[in-house]
Amino acid sequence: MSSFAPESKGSGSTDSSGYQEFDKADATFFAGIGKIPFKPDAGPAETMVYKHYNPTQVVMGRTMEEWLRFSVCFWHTFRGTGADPFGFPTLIRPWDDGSNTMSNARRRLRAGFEFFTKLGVKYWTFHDRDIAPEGATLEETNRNLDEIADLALELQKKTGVKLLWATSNLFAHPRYMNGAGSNPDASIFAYAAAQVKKCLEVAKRLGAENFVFWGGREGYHTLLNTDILQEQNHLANFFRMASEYKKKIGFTGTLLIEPKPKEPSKHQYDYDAMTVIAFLKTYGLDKEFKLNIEPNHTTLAGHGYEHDVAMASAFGMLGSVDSNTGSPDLGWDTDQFPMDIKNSTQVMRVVLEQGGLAPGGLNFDCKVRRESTNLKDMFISHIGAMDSFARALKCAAKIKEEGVFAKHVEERYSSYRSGIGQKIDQGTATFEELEKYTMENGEPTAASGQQEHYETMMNYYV
Ligand code: XLS
Ligand code: NI
Ligand code: NI
Repeated sequence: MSSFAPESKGSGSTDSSGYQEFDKADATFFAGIGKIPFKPDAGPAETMVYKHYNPTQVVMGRTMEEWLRFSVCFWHTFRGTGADPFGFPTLIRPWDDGSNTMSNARRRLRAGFEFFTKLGVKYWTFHDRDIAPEGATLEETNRNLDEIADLALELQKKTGVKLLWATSNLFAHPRYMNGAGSNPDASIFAYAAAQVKKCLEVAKRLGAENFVFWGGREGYHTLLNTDILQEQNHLANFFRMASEYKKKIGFTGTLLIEPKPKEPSKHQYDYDAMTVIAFLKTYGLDKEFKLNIEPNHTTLAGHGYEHDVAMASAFGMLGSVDSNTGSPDLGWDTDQFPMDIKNSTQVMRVVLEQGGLAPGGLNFDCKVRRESTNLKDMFISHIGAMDSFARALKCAAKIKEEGVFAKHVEERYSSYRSGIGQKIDQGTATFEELEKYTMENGEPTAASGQQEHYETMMNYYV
């Protein structure tokens, strides 16, 4: 997410009667919208139907639903208001009075589960503070969270929608302005630890399949006031304690770190996939954590869209994907819905190659534009993105089944399959041997990388 504006609408304190109709357990939030159907022959302007996503359709031995594991995020879709640094909220939801009350929290959650069900996604994700209001004390906050978690559990059971992951919001409250696990003040570190402890317990109760850490404030704004080594040592200790506590309470979800180079901090320690992998290996935590990759963060780090997905997967560390996109012409995390088939095909190629994402999934950490003000836009955005990924899955499966790319790439590296190349590959060659080989064989012939050939092949499939 790029802007987090939890409470920016309405007068802010009490429930007003206009919202009461939504308080009933059987209230309908999206009247006039039914379950989104699969309609492959729909025309271009029919955007409230799936043209490609058919959950039960089998692709390479698994259903689309199993491969794609779509998830809706609660923060953008049910807490986003469209407010930005220059403008007031635009996304007015009829059930949301803008207050920080428990009744408003319950209405939002009920609306959420109706939305997930009508959309036909099997997973959702949240931050602790998205779903339940922060109280005056940690005890009160925890009580609020427990109460809302009870309702979440009830709604999960009723609808069959499951929790892909939970996370602690360690960035919005003013106490965290200088960081959480990397805060220069130990008492704030302790507060953050207490918050994550509680959230892990709630995640376990709700059967979360993963737990995410995204460190928007774990970084610095100036090196002049920052001891970067101490901060990263502390952050590593924070992660170690989280992993220990997870085991202690018997929570079996995968712990995931979500890299992002900057925003809101000038520099974030979890810069990109390789930085996080190196961090985890440096501190001996690489067996305890995997990565949740968000392509919009990858492009902010100056890499191509699919770069971190591919990097994390290559090292066996790809746990889940926050499936969004940025605007390459803008320099921030715009959290747009992924609509580009070529980009999503690149991601699905990696997912197929590693045999799936489970227990991770494709979580839509995306928000509708502040100008997309219809309730229907909430649906259309997700449907469009799900269809992009369904098409991408089909394209990626065809690429894999036909094996043309694989054959070309295999051929490109074939010199490593025998002789001196094999010794290099297996790590048994020496510099002396390689000098001798070169003296005997003379100047090698450089082969074409054929980039345009590969790009043209890609266009054939997409
Ligand atoms: C922010 C991140 C955030 C995480 C969850 O840019 O994407 O939304 O996914 O805290
Ligand atoms: Ni993000
Ligand atoms: Ni994210």
